[in-house]
Amino acid sequence: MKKEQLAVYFIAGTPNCRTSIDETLQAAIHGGITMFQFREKGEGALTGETKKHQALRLQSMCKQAGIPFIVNDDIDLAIEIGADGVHIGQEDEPASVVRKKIKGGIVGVSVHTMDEFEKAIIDGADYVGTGPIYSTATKTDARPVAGTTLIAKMKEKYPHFPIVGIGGITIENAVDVMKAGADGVSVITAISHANKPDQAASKLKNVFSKTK
Ligand code: TZP
Ligand code: MG
Repeated sequence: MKKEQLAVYFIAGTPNCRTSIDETLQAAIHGGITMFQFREKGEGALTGETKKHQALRLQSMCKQAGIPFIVNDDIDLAIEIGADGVHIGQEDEPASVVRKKIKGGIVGVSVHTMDEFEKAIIDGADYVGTGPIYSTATKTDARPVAGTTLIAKMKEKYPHFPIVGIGGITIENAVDVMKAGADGVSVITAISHANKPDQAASKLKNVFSKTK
């Protein structure tokens, strides 16, 4: 993968969207998102065949737009539908195992410490996500707020390794995450709850362009 693809990394599942997830993603694509992760979690989350069909619709939209379609956690689904990659956390299957299963696809790993970061690199991750940078109501089991310090330390040690910040990132604070060294921002609410998701995506893209 190219680092630039992390610039505006939109994450969503059906429970995160105010209108349909299809409409929300289409608007976000129109606004210029560079990557999408299907994260179907929480109350009312789809399962089984319904989840698969939803994934296929979103995957097709991403394909048309030429942006990577990543599946959160569900490695079997990702393989079954031929997603561009998966994103896993520390509680999921080890990245080294997932790396082998997903072959040449993208493997993203959530990390919260320098040790977890270095392990992800060794295990063959293509990028890491770190956070929550700011306080977030979206992930109920999120770790304590980390701020941007860890990103800066990670970039200092591994300047070329792709890193994206996550958690509570908005159009207003995205600039600080980019300035700390992140290659991009991962957001759920900033786009999925925006009155105009296309404008939110395009504003985040502008922050990226002005900072990088
Ligand atoms: N991992 C750490 S924080 C978070 C995830 C999935 C939630 C991010 O959502 P939001 O709405 O952009 O704060
Ligand atoms: Mg997970």
